[in-house]
Amino acid sequence: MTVGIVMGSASDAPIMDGAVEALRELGVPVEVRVLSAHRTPDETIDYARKASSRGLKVLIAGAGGAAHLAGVLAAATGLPVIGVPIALANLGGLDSLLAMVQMPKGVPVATVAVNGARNAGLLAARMLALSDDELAAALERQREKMAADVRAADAEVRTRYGSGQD
Ligand code: RP5
Repeated sequence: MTVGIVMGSASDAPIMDGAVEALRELGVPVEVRVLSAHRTPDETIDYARKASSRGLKVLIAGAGGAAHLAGVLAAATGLPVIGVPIALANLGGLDSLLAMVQMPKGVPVATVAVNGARNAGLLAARMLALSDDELAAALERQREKMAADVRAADAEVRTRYGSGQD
């Protein structure tokens, strides 16, 4: 397994599926766990401490509310940690974002957008691609397809609104 995808509760899974899908599309092996910084602190720290020696290269952590999971993992491993703030019902995700993004200096967490799990997966893939040419090529093909999709949408909209061609 190369990327550890961790969430604070099974209720985070529908959002964190975005990271799983992004990495699986690119053929990157993942393992998925529920570990809570508050409810299972010992297991969370233990997971972070062993992650590198178990062969993991990047950790992705999603949590909502008092979202300390990514920060606690980053405190206990030297691996890159990407945080996904998850929106809960009451405060719309701003609470999760601020809890995750405001790390003290020396303990970095790369926080993506609220509910931005797909981008967390893609960012992890970009990190791994620095030493994996095949993965870098797969990411480039994906970027080219995304650009082609936008060009096709532009052509369709220009036709629909009579905006002509260049
Ligand atoms: C956080 O509390 C979890 O990451 C989740 O986003 C939130 C709610 O958890 P549950 O009460 O649904 O288990 O720790």
